[in-house]
Amino acid sequence: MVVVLAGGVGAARFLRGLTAVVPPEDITVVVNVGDDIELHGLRICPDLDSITYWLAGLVHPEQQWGRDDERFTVRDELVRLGHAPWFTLGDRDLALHLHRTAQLREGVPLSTVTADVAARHGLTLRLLPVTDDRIETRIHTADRRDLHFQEWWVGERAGPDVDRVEFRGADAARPAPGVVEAIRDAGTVIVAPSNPVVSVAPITAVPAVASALAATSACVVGVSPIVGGRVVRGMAHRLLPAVGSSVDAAGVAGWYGARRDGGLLDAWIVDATDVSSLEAVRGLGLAARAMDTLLDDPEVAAALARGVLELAEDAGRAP
Ligand code: FO1
Repeated sequence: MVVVLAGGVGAARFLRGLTAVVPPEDITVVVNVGDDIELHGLRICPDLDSITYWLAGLVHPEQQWGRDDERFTVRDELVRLGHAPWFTLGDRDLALHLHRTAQLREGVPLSTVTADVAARHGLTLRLLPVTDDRIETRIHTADRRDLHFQEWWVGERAGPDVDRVEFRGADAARPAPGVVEAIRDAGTVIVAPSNPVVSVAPITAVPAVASALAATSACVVGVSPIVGGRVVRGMAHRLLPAVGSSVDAAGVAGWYGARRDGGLLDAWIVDATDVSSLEAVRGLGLAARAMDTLLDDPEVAAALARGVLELAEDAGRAP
């Protein structure tokens, strides 16, 4: 069993490679829910939906979130009704939010709804929200506002400087059914090249998940989301300084920390352009390897997945 800790877009591209190398029925993806937001009374789960749409071949190819072949008739009518269209919800995407919200209102846990939606989209890997409870990532800005992550990222284009990031509800959040068991029984746990602060950290902020990750006999191997000192996508560079990490492959590895020191990782993959950081990463007590990690090409994604599993194998054998 391979378990992947995942956010949205970066993780989906990595998973496209992993499913070419590992049978999907042997993959469990534990997904961040801190991005989730309620709008128009609907529960929206961006990271779960990005991965579902990506793996179903339905994602909008440029945005890599939301649906391809989308229309915005509902959004246009909502504007007529006085709603600001700051968070774009297409007609097809809204169907999923209507369906999920109705199920949740009937008391169906998010993990159950997610499994059903994934199956209806033809996914065979297991997609699990990290928790069925609510976690909300809040951005506390330098100008003293407390914004929902989406308000900061989408509403204000990550403009305001960040003072601190809060995962509201994480302390009390219980792991969704199957999450702890999957981590405990895993051969390998992969930390996808997702945003370390707002995609991975909300997952490990769930206490029982952090304990399971610390205790698992699996090798925990991560892939750097920072290449050549820059983010591949998104806004991690705006958040890493706020949590005390430098914006580079070795800095993020140090921020995650080595499991032997109470951190998350046993091993770390950096991009080939960051081969010079290998010594620093190994100095953290991590097995390390430099590979091509730019995932636009499915072949590269598959080769990276193979490399991750090989490194896990080697690290697992290390004394
Ligand atoms: N990102 C944007 O930049 N603008 C949007 O209007 C937007 C809408 C949206 C709707 C549904 C959804 O699942 C994702 C959406 N996203 C949008 C992306 C979202 O902010 C990101 O996928 C994650 O939350 C951060 O990686």
